[in-house]
Amino acid sequence: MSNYHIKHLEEYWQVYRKSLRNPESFWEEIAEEHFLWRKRWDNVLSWDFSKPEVKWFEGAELNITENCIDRHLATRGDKTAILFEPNDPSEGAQHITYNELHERVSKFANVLKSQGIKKGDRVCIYLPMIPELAVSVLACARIGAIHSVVFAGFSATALSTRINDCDCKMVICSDGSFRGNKTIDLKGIVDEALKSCEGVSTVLVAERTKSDIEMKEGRDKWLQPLLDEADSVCKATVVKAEDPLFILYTSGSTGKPKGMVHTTAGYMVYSAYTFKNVFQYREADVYWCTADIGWITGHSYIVYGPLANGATTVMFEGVPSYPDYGRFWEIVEKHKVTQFYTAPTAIRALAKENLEFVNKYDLSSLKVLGTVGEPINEEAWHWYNDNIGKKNSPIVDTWWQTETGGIMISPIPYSTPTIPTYATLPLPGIQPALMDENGKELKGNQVEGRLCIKFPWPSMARTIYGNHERYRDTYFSAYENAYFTGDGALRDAVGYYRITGRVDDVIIVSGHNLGTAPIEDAINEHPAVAESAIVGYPHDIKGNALYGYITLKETGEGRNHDNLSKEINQLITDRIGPIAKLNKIQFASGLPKTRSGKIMRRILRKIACKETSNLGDTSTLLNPEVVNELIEQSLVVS
Ligand code: 7RM
Repeated sequence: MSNYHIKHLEEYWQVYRKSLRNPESFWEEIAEEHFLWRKRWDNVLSWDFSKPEVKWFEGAELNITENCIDRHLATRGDKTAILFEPNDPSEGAQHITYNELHERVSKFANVLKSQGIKKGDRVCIYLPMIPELAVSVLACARIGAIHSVVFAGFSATALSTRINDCDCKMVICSDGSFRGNKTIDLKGIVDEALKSCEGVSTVLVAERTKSDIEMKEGRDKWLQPLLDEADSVCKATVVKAEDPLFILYTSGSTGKPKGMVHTTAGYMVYSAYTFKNVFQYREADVYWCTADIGWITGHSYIVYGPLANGATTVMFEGVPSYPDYGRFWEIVEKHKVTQFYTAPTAIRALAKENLEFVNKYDLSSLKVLGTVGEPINEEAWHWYNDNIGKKNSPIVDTWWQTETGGIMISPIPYSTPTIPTYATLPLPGIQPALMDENGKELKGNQVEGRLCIKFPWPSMARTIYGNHERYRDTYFSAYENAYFTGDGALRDAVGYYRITGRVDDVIIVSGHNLGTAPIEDAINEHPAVAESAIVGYPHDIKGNALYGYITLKETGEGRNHDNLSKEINQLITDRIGPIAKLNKIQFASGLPKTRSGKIMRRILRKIACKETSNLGDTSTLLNPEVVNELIEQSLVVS
């Protein structure tokens, strides 16, 4: 039996049970056999959720880049580590081998040092999906500097808030970025942001678009000349197991974004372990996660997890619709991608388009399909399974969070039988619990409640940067001795988990707890519907009633809305029951989405409740223009 690589269901159960019986020796064995340590730990785990304080592998010393790069050189030096696929396909892909990655990271790390960056300093990285992004992340880790990657679609205000919150000394950016047929003036956004960031003394600028930009004397420096001069050897800085590796911001429902702090050893062990098992990664595979490194998915499953396993990881600069909607599938065919990991929002967008965009390409290399970020609705799941996987590639519906650092609940492909919309079973080492409103654990199967985790796992965030109290209040105060995820979930008759959405999305209608995901599933079954989102609004009799925002496919446009409403409510009645029927339906031109593709129900709820004077923070929206349209349309909804 191998703890590190699970290959069938029985083995999963054995490993899972072992991880429950003795979590410490379970993780210790994995840490010992699969990683490179400069010094061994004294203590595998100490924890106290009331403080909260969690420490893994205390006393150990290491450098994560030696695990992600150096140790592979002897056996995989000429293997592609990063396969860069540019926005414009005619530019051609770049294969960066482990040897080359080693040299590029070393040089970049020497540049950081020469610019005064030391262990523990915070460095903000604001780059598009170009190789410099992965290289700069690893260069920080090489010298023990803490990276704070800010997704390069965020505005100047969002950027400056994040730079100031953790006192970054340096910003790494590019002149501009390419997205489809657009060129974005990234450096201009940085200049704007830095007007309110006193602490930043250096800006390193990578050349990408060759746009005409301003360079502020004394502050801004072109990266390439510095790299050209830098030494190609950089001894890795040894750090302690619990030294911070990075900060990554995640927006809360209120207040300023939370800088989640991840530490080194536990994060490394867990991201590598889960990558290996959830994607069943094997040596010759070509793995592709379409997320941006600006999100946790990119940190754990484009950079650290794959590289720690010596994998080939694809980095895609562009968008799914450029040059046309076949781009993803063209890339899968061209590079013979074996594992493909994306978000439900991307799947729904592609499912709206002509199937010709899919069927033109040979997708037979695919072995595992993944999804993350939101509950995947049943229709999208089937489209993905039928048309991309040809019913031959298991879909891993992976549930996790920025805070958890790695995948928590997910099928293990070829072991765990999958069911659409179910994230299925906890990974080894993960102890989920469902709680009722009074904080009591719901034992047994066929229960629905709030999802908590009862025992520490190696990659959990250790604090919110500069605000440990907020960390405790947000995650450890709702339930005693448990981490509260903020999500609702149900456990079915066989113990499989289905995530029903954020708890703040749960709507109580006439005393019935309704999760948004199953209702949206029923609506999306209607052939004319592209996407939907359900919120609650106050109702005299029911307490709350349901308000549905629905966008139509092109084929549905121009159809009679009264008839559609009746058909949709009939579908809901058939699938769930009349209790879940919508009281109001708004046929919307679009839904507000975060830049990571999640529907922002908070705004939809305010519109439905006619509380539009204060919509809260909309700075992280991808399509802010849709909000005013929705408000106007809502005035005629009855
Ligand atoms: C990885 C990531 C976290 C929130 C989480 C959930 C939702 C993520 C799934 C999901 C249903 C999934 N980190 N979520 N994955 N819901 N099924 N497979 O997305 O910090 O950006 O978001 O996303 O609500 O709490 S995140």
